[in-house]
Amino acid sequence: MKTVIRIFIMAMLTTGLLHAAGFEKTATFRTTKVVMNAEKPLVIGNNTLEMMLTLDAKVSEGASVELKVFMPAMPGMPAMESVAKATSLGGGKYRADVNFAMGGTWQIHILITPKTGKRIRVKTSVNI
Ligand SMILES: [Cu+2]
Repeated sequence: MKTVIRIFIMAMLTTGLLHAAGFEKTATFRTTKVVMNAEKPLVIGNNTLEMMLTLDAKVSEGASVELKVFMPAMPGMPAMESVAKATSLGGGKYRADVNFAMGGTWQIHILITPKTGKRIRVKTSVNI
């Protein structure tokens, strides 16, 4: 009986760890899909985002990926923008460090230049 309980607890912990991403969001445009995730919840300041990129349901390696985050001007505040170039981690994974200068809703444009084909823009947003 003890063993059964131990196995059950282990299974629970393992599932917990697999879903322990602090942040996850999927953004799509036509047949392009970007699954973004971060180990920690997003915060004001620097964040490391990982992106899994698929084009037409195929893993996209060797693309050039850029992340533009911006917030339009608000009363008493100018527009804010920061651009980060992502590094390829292989296997269709890319990583970028992004900076959110303040709390609020940030627009995100993921600019993808695949090895072949046209430049693609995938839009999404996050709340900080
Ligand atoms: Cu603002």
